[in-house]
Amino acid sequence: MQNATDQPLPTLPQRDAAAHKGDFGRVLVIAGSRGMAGAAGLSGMAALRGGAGLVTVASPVGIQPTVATYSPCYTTIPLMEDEYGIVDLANVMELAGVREHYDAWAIGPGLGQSEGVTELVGQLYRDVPRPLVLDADGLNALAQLLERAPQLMDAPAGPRILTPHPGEFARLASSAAPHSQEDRIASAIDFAKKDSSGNTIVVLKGQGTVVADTQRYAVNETGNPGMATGGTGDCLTGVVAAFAAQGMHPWEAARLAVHVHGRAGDLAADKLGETSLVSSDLLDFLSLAMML
Ligand code: NPW
Ligand code: AMP
Ligand code: MG
Repeated sequence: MQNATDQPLPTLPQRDAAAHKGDFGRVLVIAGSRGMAGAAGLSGMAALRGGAGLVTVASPVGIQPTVATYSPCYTTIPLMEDEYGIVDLANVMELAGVREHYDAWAIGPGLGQSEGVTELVGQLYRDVPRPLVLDADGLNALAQLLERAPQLMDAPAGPRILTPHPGEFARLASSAAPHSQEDRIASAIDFAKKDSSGNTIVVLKGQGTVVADTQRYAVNETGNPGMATGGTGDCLTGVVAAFAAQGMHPWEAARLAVHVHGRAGDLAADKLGETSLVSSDLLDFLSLAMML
């Protein structure tokens, strides 16, 4: 097992002078629900700040107009709901029908927990041929699915990047949250090994976020406790997807995203202080963080 912490950070390719938006990847973010529309907006905006050429945010139809008004920079798609507010799977699978269209997918921030969401996550986990980032309720759904069928994680159709905070990790692994950094590293690696194809990357968040696959791990050195505020993880989801959509290897996308996200938090804390930092500040400082 290789400790890659001291290896040079990956970099995004330089933009060709004649480049166009199609060169920088299309991201689909499936996020948000009534009461958590903000999570969808944060993830979508973070994907744009991360440099994705085109970002589409798919949210339940009831909140789609709200999500759309957060930013004129991304497009939105309504996900149909049934009378119980459960997202209609057929509608999302229609999107999956154009799954080759998106270079990276992200699912989960603010999506809520329901049988419909769980089923959707299961289908996408198995079938999406591109990098798929799972966060928040995407991970809660995966935890449910793994209880029923642990083999789901083995050899998915494309790279999978899981970004749990320790509480979500405990649900996924059906164990107590690991506390020492040694335990966090070992737990993240063990979890990545559930995919024998080596296509799964685990990003165990918190102070010293661990990025691990089956071969290597790295411990992140940026970030601060000012980031312990609602919505910062939703931003990370968008940045990881953006880097993967731009063609970075999923391991590198995760590692660089965690670094610049933490750096954005550090820049925001320098300017605004840790106490007042809010997640949307990260969006403002991501640009600077990516230039350093
Ligand atoms: P505690 O409280 O310490 O006992 P949840 P969430 C634990 C959306 N959001 N170390 C914690 O344990 C998200 O995207 C929407 C150790 C508690 O049990 C999700 O969809 C926003 N334990 C949804 O809300 C902005 C830790 O995990 C549990 C830990 C719920 O996400 C906010 C709490 O986690 C939010 O992002 C740590 N570092 N961190 C919006 N504007 O729309 C957490 N825990 O139950 O997964 O709830 O993370 O708030
Ligand atoms: P979430 O709990 O999903 O909103 O994610 C919180 C984000 O903030 C993750 O990227 C964490 O790594 C980061 N974060 C939270 N608390 C700290 C901390 N004390 N030091 C560094 N990063 C933190
Ligand atoms: Mg979160």
